[in-house]
Amino acid sequence: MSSRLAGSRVPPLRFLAPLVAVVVLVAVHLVAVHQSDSYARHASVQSLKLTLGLGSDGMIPLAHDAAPSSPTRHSWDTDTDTSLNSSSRANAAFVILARNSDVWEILDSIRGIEDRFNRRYHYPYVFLNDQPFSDEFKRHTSGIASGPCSYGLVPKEHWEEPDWIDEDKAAVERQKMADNKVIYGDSRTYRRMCRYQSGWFFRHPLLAQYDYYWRIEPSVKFFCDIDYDPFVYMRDHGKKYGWTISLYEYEATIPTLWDVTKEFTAAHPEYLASPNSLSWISSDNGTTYNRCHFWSNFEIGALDFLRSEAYVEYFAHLDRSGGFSYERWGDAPVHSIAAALFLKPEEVHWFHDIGYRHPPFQHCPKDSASRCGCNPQDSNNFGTDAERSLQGDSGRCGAL
Ligand SMILES: Nc1nc2c(ncn2[C@@H]2O[C@H](COP(=O)(O)OP(=O)(O)OP(=O)(O)O)[C@@H](O)[C@H]2O)c(=O)[nH]1
Ligand SMILES: [Mg+2]
Repeated sequence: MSSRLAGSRVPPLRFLAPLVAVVVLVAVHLVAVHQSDSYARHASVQSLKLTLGLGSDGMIPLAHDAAPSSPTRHSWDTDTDTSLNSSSRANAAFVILARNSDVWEILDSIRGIEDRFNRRYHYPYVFLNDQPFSDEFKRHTSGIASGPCSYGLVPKEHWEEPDWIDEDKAAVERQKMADNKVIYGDSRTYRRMCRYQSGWFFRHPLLAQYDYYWRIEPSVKFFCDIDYDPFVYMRDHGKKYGWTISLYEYEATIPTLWDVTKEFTAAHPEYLASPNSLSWISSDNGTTYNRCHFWSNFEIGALDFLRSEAYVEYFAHLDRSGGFSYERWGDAPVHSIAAALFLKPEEVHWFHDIGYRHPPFQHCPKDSASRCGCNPQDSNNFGTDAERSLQGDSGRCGAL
């Protein structure tokens, strides 16, 4: 009897304990959502979709694309800037074209950009490759990135030479460049890479959802803390193309690039911005190209610039001429000429405060406010001259 009576008092307690636990969990979740932007982001429906392998639109990603991984949480994520919310972030991603064999050098670059910037922002990464990414590549890169990672396969028709290219002629031209000791002169894959970076990467479906990209390459260094958001800077200031190092291109790689460009601008004067930065890329009012270019292994760009009719038509015209195969046109002069001609000077931004190295050249900011680990004298730019040159009063470029 007494045991039956005791038993009748037990059920309320048995149900009360889990109820209290659920209430406490919900309360903790609500407090965390309010206190931490990072927590809110990762507890969101969007994050849940990513974790389930769905695209941001809730669709299953394309067959050749790996599902974005959910970001790995690390102890250093406690550094998340809690003042950030989704409207203060740009719709942007890092873009990394890489081979599986680049994995260790890419890790070095990601480590750097995370430490200097992204550990507080958690922007996503889009990795692209003409071969399927290995599990090793995906495991290591997603393990170190603080934002979601997507892995895309480059379609063959975007990577390989178009059908109007004469392969025998291309092989002969590569051999000539090899004989002349032109850097990467003998390489067909290097040419494919340059053509892809010039005309195709921004058309990959994994980039379709973004407005801005920041290109990262293997073995690059970021010397300084980046304590603001360059993507947001681009967006809020109407910038379309951002760079940090300017150099002269090797003449042997682009013998006809300027002539083919002039054909295009003569046929389409309507695409020229007014004003533009012609004086930055030509010291004789457009007769010749002075070979100045933004070193495109670093670039922060607005995708709507590359997707614009002017740029897409310009690339198509260049591509038709065959110069990516018969010569060795780099994406750096192609992007730079387009930025100089189709954008207004004020839409092009020199990120002089971003200390950066891609061997063998670097840029080290002159002011010390950004706490840079580099020698300000050891820079391959002409400092303020480079900036002034963008305003059109000098044709000077970086040093080679
Ligand atoms: N998937 C893929 N990526 C490539 C290939 N060739 C180059 N890349 C990538 O394209 C970018 C540019 O290639 P790099 O070899 O760094 O070219 P570079 O910067 O001109 O020259 P160095 O860095 O001096 O070798 C890097 O991110 C490479 O990982 C390729 O054949 N396949
Ligand atoms: Mg490189």
